[in-house]
Amino acid sequence: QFLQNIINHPEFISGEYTVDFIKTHPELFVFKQRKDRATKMLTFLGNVIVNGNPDIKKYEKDKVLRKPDFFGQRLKEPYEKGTKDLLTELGPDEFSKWLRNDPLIHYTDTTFRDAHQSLLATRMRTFDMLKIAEGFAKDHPQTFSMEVWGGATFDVCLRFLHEDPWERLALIRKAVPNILLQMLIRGSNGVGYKAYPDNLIESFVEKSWETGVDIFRIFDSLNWMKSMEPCINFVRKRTQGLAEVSMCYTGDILNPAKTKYTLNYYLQLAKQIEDSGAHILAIKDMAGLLKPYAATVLIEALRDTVKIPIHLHTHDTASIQSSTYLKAIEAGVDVIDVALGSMSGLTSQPNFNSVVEMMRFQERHREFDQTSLNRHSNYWETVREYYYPFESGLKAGTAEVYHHEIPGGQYSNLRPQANALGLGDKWETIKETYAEVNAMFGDIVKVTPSSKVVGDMALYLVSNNLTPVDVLERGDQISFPDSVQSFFKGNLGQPVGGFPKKIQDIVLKDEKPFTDRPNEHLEPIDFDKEFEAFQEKFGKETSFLDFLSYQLYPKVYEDYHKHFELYGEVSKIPTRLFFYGMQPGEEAIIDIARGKSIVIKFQSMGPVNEDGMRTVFFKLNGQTRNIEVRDNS
Ligand code: 3PY
Ligand code: ZN
Repeated sequence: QFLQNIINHPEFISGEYTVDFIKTHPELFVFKQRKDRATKMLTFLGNVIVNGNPDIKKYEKDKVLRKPDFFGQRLKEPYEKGTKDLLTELGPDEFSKWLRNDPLIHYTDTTFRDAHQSLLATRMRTFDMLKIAEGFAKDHPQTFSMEVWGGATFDVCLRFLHEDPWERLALIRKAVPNILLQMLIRGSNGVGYKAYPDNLIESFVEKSWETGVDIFRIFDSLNWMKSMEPCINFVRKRTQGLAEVSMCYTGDILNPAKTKYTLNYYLQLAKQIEDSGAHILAIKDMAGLLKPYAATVLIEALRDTVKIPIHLHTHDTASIQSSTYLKAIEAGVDVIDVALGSMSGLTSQPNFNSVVEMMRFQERHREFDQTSLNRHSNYWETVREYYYPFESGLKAGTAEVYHHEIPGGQYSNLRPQANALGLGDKWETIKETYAEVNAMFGDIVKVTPSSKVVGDMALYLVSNNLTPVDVLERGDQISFPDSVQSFFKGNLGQPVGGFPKKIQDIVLKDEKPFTDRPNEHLEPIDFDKEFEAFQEKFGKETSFLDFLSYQLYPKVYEDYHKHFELYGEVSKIPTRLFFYGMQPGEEAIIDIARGKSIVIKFQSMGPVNEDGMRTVFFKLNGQTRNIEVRDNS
């Protein structure tokens, strides 16, 4: 350690030191306590071997999981230039013009974010992304963007995967220097479920850009412009990235009986979005309700209404969304969101590989090497097997979505939530109640966090054997879920057409709602003071990015930090071991840092002693290493 301190010292490195160097630098004798990463990792693995990973609720002991198929990725070849290079060259305003005028269709690959959020409860680990990210960027530099961050990934990274989301972003950026990286941000709700102080969102946007985000897809869960405006301004002021501003699509513009979310409503909203300074307009069809012929009408009219490029996002829950893309492409949409084959379909995005083929030999086709896309899809097919406990169980597309309107990203979460409440056999009733709650709440835009409000209420009603009629008749005796009270108080902003007064009064009882931006009620953060207090609590080695994680999710960060202290960087552990532990006699090589690997062999597990502990016998780089683990069974 002493030698390390000397050779890393700036004076020593610069060569400008004298014979008194050691005498004049007492700090050379300060030795950092050596973090034994390997022991921490063994402690984690020992725990999973004895007690299982607490996140795995459906463990099938004899399930055979294939090894991921890495194929021969072209890692030695240089990166070809892509959209990231073009953005750097043109700047955001010119880039936006270029995109609007580019005749070929562009693709955003959502595999690293929305696809697994919508299929696998957001559990995809950084480990599996990094094994393929560089290969993807080298094989498909013509991809418009990769959606890799934001939405629910931030929370799930910290809460369930015990990973640092900022590190994920930085590592993906390093592996993908040529393609634009995209995130989903819930406007004033950041990557959370509630309103945050404006200056926290501002700092979050700035740091996201510095760490690697190029495109900020901003939305508001009630399509409330006022709530998105600050975030749009932060992107424009604090970054050189692109503000992609969304209108969330709900209802059906072709249905004359539906008079709330009409074509005219969307056109007016799009104009406001353009006027707010957006570089790109996103149509965020979070539940997959935009039907093919409606896409023709909507996109043609939008092209005439705004001058900025149009980016279409959908979910394939009904299984006809590639037809929507076909119509949208014919009508002049600029970019569409797709996911690699094996991570596509159902509640995820339409199939990247197949949509490319749909367009082959057509005027707007953009060339992709299909063999390569298929190889990447096959990689994800094998990796996906590790995540089987998180599959939603939906086996085929369903037209029911046009009725219940549950967003794709929520669908894969609501079902396990229902199971956890012992309501697994009431799934049909829950979906129906979801639709009824939406009607009772005034037919609102449903996307995180407003969709959570509807979902929470539906679960609450079903678990208490109540109906919406009961609520209207006996609501004064009901204590509503927190998220529902908060929604009617105005904490998520104002819904289109205002709140239905009767139900608002029932929920709020004597409380007064507010009608202005909820963020305006929040004290700005005193960054200097708060960061100092944060470091005092969590240690000087924590960073400002950790501090932002803490500000967004205090309790989740605190637990993450505790886990980190105990078990270290578990994100480096291969996925099968992370979720399912090891078998006796199994050996694994784990890269714990760049160019540094350890060899772990799990030998056996001892009996439980009278203190409830077991010894797990490992070999670490050939040396015996025993770990004591409490048996929780
Ligand atoms: C999110 O906010 O996480 C979403 O994906 C909404 O569709
Ligand atoms: Zn989505």
